[in-house]
Amino acid sequence: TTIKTYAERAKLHPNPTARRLLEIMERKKSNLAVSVDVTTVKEVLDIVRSVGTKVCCVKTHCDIIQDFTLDFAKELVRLSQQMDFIIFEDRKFADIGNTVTLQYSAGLHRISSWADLTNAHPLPGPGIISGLSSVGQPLGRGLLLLAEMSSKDNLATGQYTTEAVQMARQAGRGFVVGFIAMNRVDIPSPVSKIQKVNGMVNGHGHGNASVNGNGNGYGGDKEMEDYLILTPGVQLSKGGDTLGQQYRTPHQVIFDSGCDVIIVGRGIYAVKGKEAEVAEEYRKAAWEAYERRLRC
Ligand code: UP6
Repeated sequence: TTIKTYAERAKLHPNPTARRLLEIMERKKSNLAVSVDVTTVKEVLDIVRSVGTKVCCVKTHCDIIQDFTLDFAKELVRLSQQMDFIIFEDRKFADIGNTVTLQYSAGLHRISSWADLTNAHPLPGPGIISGLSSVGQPLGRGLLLLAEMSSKDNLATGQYTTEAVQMARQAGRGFVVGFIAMNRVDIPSPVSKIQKVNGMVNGHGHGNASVNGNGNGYGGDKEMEDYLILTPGVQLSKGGDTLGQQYRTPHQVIFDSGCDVIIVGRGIYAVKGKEAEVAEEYRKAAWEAYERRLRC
């Protein structure tokens, strides 16, 4: 199989945020996102100022910042333009369409006014996508669905993951630009392909043999689809924390699993005073893994 470069994918993508992200990745040779999980505006901005040139994306949790204001958000947007990265608010929306519409556009945070990208759990069903897209799509924003998680014994596996991907496909290409996942969930594994060919997927006739057709209740064109896979749970060596987080290396995530972007939090911001150096190490490791994958 030939893998498209980030630059080639940027040219074809219909969503402005996905396009910008892919262009930045190519321009900066960075498939590294930094997760700035710190609790003051000053700490967030300090980290962003020291690693902003190394990353394609800055991921926030705005609800952990004790002195959050919209002026802070404005400054982050300014830095995102100056240092060339996109802003991803890791909100993990998980409610009914009407509620998430309000959570996305209103409240103290007004996420849709400053975050290029956000994410949602598919748990509540497609109404969550319709609600968020009613706010975000006219602004050119993008949405990722959480198809898998990095934490130990999480429930987003198997059929849940498969249905998350189907939900994205059914929503079309305008707003849902990819997934939080540990694997290339948009490409069926060899095993599931065989099961589909034999019509063995839960015996309901969902298992259609068409790999580029529309046998999965999917009406679009799979040749055209292009999902971004952003993957948390990454450090330079394997391991975990005491609360169930599980880490893989940049090489495992990008080369072995074929994901597009690594998301690194404590691996970068917890190395006090050396954030820029360490970010460069992650950038290099993830970019080399991508280049090696292109050569396969
Ligand atoms: N995150 C995960 N795993 C998921 C989804 N999201 O770790 O399945 C987020 C966390 C955190 C970051 O909310 O912000 O990615 C990982 O941080 P770390 O590198 O410090 O573990």
